[in-house]
Amino acid sequence: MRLAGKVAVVTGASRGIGRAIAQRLAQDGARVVVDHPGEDPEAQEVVESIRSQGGDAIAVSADVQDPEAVKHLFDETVQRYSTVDILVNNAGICPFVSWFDLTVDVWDRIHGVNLRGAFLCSQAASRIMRDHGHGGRIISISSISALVGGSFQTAYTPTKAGIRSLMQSLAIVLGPYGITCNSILPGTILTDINREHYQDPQILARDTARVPVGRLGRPEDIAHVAAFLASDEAQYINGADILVDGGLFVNLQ
Ligand code: NAD
Ligand code: RM4
Repeated sequence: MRLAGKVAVVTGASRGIGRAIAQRLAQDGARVVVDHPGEDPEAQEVVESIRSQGGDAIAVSADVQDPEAVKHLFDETVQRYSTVDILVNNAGICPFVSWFDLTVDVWDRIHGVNLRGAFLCSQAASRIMRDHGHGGRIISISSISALVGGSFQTAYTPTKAGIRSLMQSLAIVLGPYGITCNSILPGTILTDINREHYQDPQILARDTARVPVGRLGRPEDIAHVAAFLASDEAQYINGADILVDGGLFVNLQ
């Protein structure tokens, strides 16, 4: 229960990595706000799963690209739980598109959710943390894609590099307020974001074979690290990246 009494907002928490993080932070005692875009019955399922284990959670619908929606997300959080101690910028999209087919609309949509969303949520959360004077944690789900290219991810990889860079700058700005800002860089985790891509057994076998530990990642692999970064034990980690990829990056050649 190392997060007992803490309030955490996890964006895009109805599925995949965000869901695992929300559940893990709740297991460690945090009260969790499960953000999701639009109508999403899966968000309520996450809330119910947390409550059934004795935890406390609510779901709030907010598209992270929309400043008004982000205001609503944090207003609801403060109204229900009085403050926010932990923000996890997890919401993200990655349509796999070839470079010559990439449109301005798709580029803007990916940048809107992934990077503008992280900006809006980080600013809103840090204002509350600063005003309440209790410090905090901002943890952003960047990617191994911040470090390497991807031929069908030409709009996506710059957003992941941008999120990592945003955390580095915010580490400087917010450190004096006791707010640490760090990135987690997952390797390849099998979730809805890449399920279609991995329907091809040859691509799945090729990418699995590249990972020295012999498997793709699971959402829980990322959730464990997020819970650690949210804890008091990580108070001196600021402006850092943690690569969680089974050794994939060091094996790329
Ligand atoms: P996912 O598709 O299962 O989850 C993405 C979540 O983001 C969903 O819950 C979705 O509803 C939410 N979302 C999408 N648009 C949103 C919006 N406008 N506002 C709020 N929420 C929104 O995929 P995932 O793999 O769990 O991805 C989570 C994060 O992890 C993403 O930022 C992704 O870039 C990152 N990541 C994933 C992998 C991987 O291999 N799966 C690797 C590195 C990084
Ligand atoms: C990640 C990384 C993964 C891919 C996801 C969609 O950042 O590139 O390999 O599965 O994006």
